[in-house]
Amino acid sequence: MDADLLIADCKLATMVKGDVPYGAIEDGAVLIKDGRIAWVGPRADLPEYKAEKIETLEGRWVTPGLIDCHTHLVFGGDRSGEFEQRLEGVSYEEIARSGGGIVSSVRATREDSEDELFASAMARLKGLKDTGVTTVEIKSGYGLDLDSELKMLRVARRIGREGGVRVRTSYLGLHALPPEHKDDRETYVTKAIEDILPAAHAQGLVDAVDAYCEPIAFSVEEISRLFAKAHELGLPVKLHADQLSDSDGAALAARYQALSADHIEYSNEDGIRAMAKKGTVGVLLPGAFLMLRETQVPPVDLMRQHGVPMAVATDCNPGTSPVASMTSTLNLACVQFRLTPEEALSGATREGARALGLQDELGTLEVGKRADLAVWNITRPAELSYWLGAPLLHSAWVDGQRRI
Ligand code: DI6
Ligand code: FE
Repeated sequence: MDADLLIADCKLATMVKGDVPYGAIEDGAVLIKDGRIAWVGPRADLPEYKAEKIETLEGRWVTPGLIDCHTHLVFGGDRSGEFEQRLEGVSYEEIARSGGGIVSSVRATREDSEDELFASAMARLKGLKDTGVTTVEIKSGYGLDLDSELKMLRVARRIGREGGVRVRTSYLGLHALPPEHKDDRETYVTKAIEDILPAAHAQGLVDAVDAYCEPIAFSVEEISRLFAKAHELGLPVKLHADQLSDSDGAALAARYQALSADHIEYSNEDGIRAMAKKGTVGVLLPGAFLMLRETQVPPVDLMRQHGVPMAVATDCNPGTSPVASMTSTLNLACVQFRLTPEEALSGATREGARALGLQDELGTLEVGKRADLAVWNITRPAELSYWLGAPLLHSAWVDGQRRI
């Protein structure tokens, strides 16, 4: 077998579902050809090969590159002042209703140039990359007018070209009402659906469509119209669902075969059942849960019972989740939501890929998949969920190219 690269002397957490925890192979090897995994298995079974390069890892653990399937990485401004307000007892909803919150990030994002937005997002991206992330989803939603939404999405695409990670974009036009439409939501909702989304899609800037379903944001009816348009354009949908209240978001997401329903702290059992039926992934965002000091834990047991795949993501955003570490997020998912370390790591690999519709390309170490790998200085995979803030990464590879 001809290969560009042989990775050897390593332990593999393939994350292939089966009887072996983490799909682990204790003494493994990986052959990489044209950016994809050409062979993977126990070193003892390695076929005859010719490799351009050999990388020996001195017994280190290799996992699929981590996938952060829900972020708002691109934004302008700073909202640490709101953090201080919240510590004094003002609630997130109160801040939003009094003109702060998302709308304050909208003001700052509109003011920033594309270069400024790119530079600040790249600084945050470093935290994700240093914790093993090789694929990141980035949402719009702090522009909320045609030019500013397109600007955000172009910056996200540029991060995909220049940032050393794979990027998927989501159009999040129904995130908040922009200040100029404060008193006429209908005009804005129609514009987001009929003008901004089609324009962004026509420019190749959109991989999926997202919305924020919440009494302080948008209703099931408004979002249904958006999702119908997304389907008309051939785009999959995702949803910020049931984060602060049971808004029937899980059922709405399932009704439109959403790739994922995210947050889902308050989702009801019918919603979880509907998600299971449609294969909608539940994306857990423990950073937002922590920062808002939430007490309602997402229905993890129901998801296990009904077989809803669970992903884990940072939700990196300036309001509710200023989190730029994927491994710390795994820890929070275990400590706060009682995921097992294996479930948490699956959530950042196999199920994170599914939440982006990329399960055939990414998320496990299997023949044919992209050679996106993270190499770790750990003795057991559970360490990835155990440490808070420790530097565990040895190297990261995207399409078989070393990026860190
Ligand atoms: N994701 C979001 O989009 C909102 N909450 C969340 O978890 C609001 C983010 C913000 O306040 O900027
Ligand atoms: Fe979010």
